[in-house]
Amino acid sequence: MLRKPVVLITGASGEIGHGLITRLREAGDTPIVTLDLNPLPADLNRLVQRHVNGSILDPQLLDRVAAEYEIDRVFHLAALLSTRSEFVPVTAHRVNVEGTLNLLEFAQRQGESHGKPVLFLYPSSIAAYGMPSLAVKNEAGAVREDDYNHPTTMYGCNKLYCEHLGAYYAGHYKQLSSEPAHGKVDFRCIRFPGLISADTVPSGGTSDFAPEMIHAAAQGKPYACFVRPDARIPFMTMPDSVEALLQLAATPRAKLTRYVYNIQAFSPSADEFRALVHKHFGDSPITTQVDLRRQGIVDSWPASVDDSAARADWGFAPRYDLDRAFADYLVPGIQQRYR
Ligand code: AKB
Repeated sequence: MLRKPVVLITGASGEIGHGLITRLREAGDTPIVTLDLNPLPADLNRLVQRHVNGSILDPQLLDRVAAEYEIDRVFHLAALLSTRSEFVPVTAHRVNVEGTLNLLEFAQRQGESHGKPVLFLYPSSIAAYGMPSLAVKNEAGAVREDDYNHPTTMYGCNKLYCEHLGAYYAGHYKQLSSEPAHGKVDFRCIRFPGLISADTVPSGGTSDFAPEMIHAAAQGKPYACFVRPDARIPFMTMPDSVEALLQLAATPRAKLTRYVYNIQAFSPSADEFRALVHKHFGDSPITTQVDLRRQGIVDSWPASVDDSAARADWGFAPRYDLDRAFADYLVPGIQQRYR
């Protein structure tokens, strides 16, 4: 066998990567190759065939991976999140856009070399939306994928553009060449809401206020919330986000009516989160110290999203609603983590 068939995960040391590696390992026997600037923690490292320490901006490194492995699935998780991207917008563009272009080209060449479409799973974000005002946000209710696509952050612009890039590679790549070149990349994208994990604490995002609040209270530490009590955006638990990626990946292409799908599980206000945190983790002080600029970003994101397309096309159905997320996942999981 010239090259070993594997699944590739970029940004594998990040929050989603943690859950995805474990689930992929449980779900099947295809070896996993991971790529990240950071090393994998030991417990995850032993679950993968190989961890490549390096950058998605290094074409030579991607060529070496392509030479050694035959890849039929790519989970492209590597990205700089919204808050961090606002401090380094050009680097964010390079990582989030040029990095993604490198991986789409990588998948295209893999598809051309082994002749099968490469499944390309891409996590986009509610940051691809831009609600024109808080009034419109409060009136709009659950927004559909094609509404309000006017992001106001570098990260949001990156994600929306890469959604279009993926659709281009899947359906129109090199459309003027004599031989059709498209169809080698089977691009599938989920617009994730804020994600909450019991095992990891996020870094560099603007939806981080909720997981930060929960993890601080679990340790009995005070937390100053950087958004108003009425701030509202959609969220889901990490296990449900990983399940959604695997479910979309396993769905026959013919069943999919679009490239990009909204999903969510619940969208409580920051104050409703605070009440649940106090109910489950005791009343360590949670104060409000609004960061007006980060609040502005949260106000530009929808209060909730319409995920009827994901439910219809690939059976998306989160296991954890808000109460179950706390009672059955976060409380037991986080108490385990800080025991
Ligand atoms: C962020 O806050 O940047 C991310 C996201 C919502 O995409 N968690």
